[in-house]
Amino acid sequence: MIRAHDVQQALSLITKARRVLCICHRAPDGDAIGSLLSMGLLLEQHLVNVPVLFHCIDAVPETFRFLPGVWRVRSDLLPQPGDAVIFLDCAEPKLTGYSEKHPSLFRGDFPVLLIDHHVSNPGFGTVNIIIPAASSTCEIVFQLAREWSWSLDTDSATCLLMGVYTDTGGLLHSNTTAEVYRTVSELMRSGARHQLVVSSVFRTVKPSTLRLWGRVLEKITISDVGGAISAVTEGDFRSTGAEYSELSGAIDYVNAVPGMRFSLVLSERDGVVKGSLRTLRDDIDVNAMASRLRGGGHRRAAGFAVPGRLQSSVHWTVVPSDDSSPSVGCGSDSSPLGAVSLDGGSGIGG
Ligand SMILES: [Mn+2]
Repeated sequence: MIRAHDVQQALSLITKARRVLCICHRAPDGDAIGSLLSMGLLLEQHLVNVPVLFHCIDAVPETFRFLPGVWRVRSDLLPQPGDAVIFLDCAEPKLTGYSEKHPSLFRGDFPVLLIDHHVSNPGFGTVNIIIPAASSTCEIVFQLAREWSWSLDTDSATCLLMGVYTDTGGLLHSNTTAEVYRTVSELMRSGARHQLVVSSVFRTVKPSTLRLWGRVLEKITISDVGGAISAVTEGDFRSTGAEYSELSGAIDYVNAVPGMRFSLVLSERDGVVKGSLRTLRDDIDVNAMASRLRGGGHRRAAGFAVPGRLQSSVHWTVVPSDDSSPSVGCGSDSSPLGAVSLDGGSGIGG
């Protein structure tokens, strides 16, 4: 729920502006792009004669390039007197990527409307609408539009659906509340292109990504301490033609092995070993595990990076048969992570 006072203040802040600059965070995800575009498009439809500019310091990822209005997103920015600024999904000034080049945006020179759902947001705007209970910034933009009695068209509804969908992992994460379903229902009623969003985000994977995930899946081992563990080397990235970023998402499959205490995907990149940790259990704190390697994150999802490389180890053992006649058997520990212990506190690689 947005406070009535904020609803009014936010509206008067933007209606007084000569131009409105909408800005989302760097390395934009679906919620950043979705909230940026939907807010900008809604402003244009409902505030006639006020130019609206769309800004993100980084390029819009391929996945989101089908969204309406995406061609208008620019990285360069030139604030002018009379401008109002709307920050979307930006948990702190640094994450916009503009804090060094344009400090004036963050020190009160311009009226700023801040819309976000990150609990850590310090509220660096003039009007701060921060709702940690919201699944996504797009859900808040949707609520704000409703409070202002602004109707949604197919384009803005599609952009909003993108943010709600990606931030809830396709309505699967624990932030998928009844309110989320209600929002999605309204968005679809407004004409949101549901199948386009689903197919582009959840049903489109590059061949190189699939090959890389194949490496991850075939190398899953189950550790003595109940961890599903896999690893990819520099060689795996090279031979699959995948970029480092294409690894994200693979951990969800590793984490799906039943009965595990945690899952771990290690990857080797430019002399650094990165680790992603996940757990489905309440009694496991992967943040604590990651912090032993100077990483961190959340209880259920965390990561770390250690300078070094990955080494696989295979043990061959001669196992005498029952009648003691000499024969060669093999006990293979094909785990590439023989030296990894994340249970007893010894850390990775000892
Ligand atoms: Mn978000």
